Amino acid sequence: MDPALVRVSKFLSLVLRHRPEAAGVRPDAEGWVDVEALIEGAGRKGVTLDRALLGRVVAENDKGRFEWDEAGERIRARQGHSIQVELGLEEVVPPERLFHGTVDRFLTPIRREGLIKGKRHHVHLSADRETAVKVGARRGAPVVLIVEAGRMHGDGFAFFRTGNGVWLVEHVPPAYLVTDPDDRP
Ligand code: HQG
Repeated sequence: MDPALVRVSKFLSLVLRHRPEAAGVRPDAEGWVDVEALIEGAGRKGVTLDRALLGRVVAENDKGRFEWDEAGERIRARQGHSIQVELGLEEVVPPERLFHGTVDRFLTPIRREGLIKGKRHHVHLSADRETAVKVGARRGAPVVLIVEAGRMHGDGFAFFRTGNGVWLVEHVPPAYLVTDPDDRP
């Protein structure tokens, strides 16, 4: 992606997920922000945005992080919020296995307490191993954990999937995690 678009994408992640005040806006209960208010508020903070630029960021973002509402008047982040939002996601039946990418230094606490959501609203999982490798690699040599999602679902855990294919769950207790030395990429 064009470096100018990456900059805007980072700013949008900050505003739409974590600190709306950085653009002087207030997301509604579902995380939507009015586009005109965003453009105006960002401008007041010295960040120049327009609809065309926002359109490109939404369309070209490498992970489909953002979305428009149906009328094209509001924008929101699809997941990853630390501010309180209700994304209105529907519960879905997960595949037998999902993947989580992390790094060695987190394995001891993860084995003890499972995968925890930290500041985010959910633990993030992927349907494919390659994505988990990339997610883990943000922090160092990636380690991929297999989550026995089918078994969790059978035991009553709720799974959600965002519009761009990220799997979300509240917590993964250690009993559902499989670490296999062969899983290291
Ligand atoms: C680890 C990015 C210690 C967990 C990515 C991870 C993804 C524990 C870190 C999305 C733990 C949290 C999410 C425990 C989990 N003890 N560490 N019990 N349980 N952890 O960034 O999954 O660019 O909040 O393994 O690409 O890394 O934001 O979650 O290493 O899709 O769109 O604690 O964020 O997407 O880190 O990444 P994060 P994540 P965006």
